[in-house]
Amino acid sequence: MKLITLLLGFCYCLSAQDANLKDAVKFPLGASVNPRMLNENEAYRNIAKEEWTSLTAENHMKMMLIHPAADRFDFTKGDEILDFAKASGKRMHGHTLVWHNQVPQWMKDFQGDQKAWEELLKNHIQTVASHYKGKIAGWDVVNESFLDDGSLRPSLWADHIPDYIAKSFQWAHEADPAAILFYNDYGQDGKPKKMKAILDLLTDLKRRGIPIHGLGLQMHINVDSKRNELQEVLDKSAATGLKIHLSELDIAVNPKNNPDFVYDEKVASAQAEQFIFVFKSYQKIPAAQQYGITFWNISDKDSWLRGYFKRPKEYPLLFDDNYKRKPAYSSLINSLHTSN
Ligand code: 9MR
Repeated sequence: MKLITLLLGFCYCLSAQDANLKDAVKFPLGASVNPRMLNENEAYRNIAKEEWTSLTAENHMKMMLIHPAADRFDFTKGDEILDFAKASGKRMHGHTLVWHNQVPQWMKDFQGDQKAWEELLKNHIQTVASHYKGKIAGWDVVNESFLDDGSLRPSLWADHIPDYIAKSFQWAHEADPAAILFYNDYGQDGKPKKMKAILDLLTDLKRRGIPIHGLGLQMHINVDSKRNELQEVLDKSAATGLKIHLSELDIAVNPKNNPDFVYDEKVASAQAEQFIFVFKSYQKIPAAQQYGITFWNISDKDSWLRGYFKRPKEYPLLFDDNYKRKPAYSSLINSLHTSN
């Protein structure tokens, strides 16, 4: 009997080497992508095509790139990603209509009264959402509105448009009534005031009948992120009844940017355990609320963490610098099978 179990286990492990993570989960699984990489890099493109069932544009649907001048929208690159997604049968998630960051210079220079600011933002949201109407499953309507202390983040939008979050959701809904509309933010674990501010916002929007359907938890976490804190965030998020998207998952292994950092087996396996924890916890959310898990970038080599923080020794994803599956990939599949 023991021998049979061992043999079955062995065969299973062999087949797990070829198995796809997307087939081991019942929810959409995705990554954020960059159109230049999709064009230029075959290994990147293959992963984008084969491994995921959902895609998000890393940058090309943000204000700065999609609305470069007051009277000009540029959908070229966003459309390229959408076409790639559609051609390979994937869901497309929209990111992001309203953000304090990656705002074009002309918006920063804009002068006007409240009404003029509202017209600007409404026109932005509705032109973009209408362009992608029926082609995009959901939108991160508003991104990162709160500071860690739970206060509203000062921004062009907060400074000029009272109640800009609710208005943005309404405008997005008018333009694409079928789109699933998300509020998206990062770093709620261990930041109870930020988490509370987000939950209060959701309660308030729902109470007022504002169309909001989902909460995006970015999940830029690290290998030492405390599981009880992550679990609390997931529990409280699920309790809202909204769809939950782990929208930008990566697990940093060298968060302090140690120049002598070595990505050894021990760290890699701790990281794999953290991935397993995140996936298993997500599976416990009611199926109807599982909008999906999206990784932020494709391979370690393309991770924003390397460029943005000038942190060359960072390895936060499931694919290595050579676009090969890391051991965490099959550990994750095995753990998900054993939990079924
Ligand atoms: O990955 C994006 C990176 O290429 C940009 O330089 C950066 C600009 O701030 O934005 C990154 O994506 C962010 C996402 O849009 C919102 N959440 C945080 C992500 C990482 O910064």
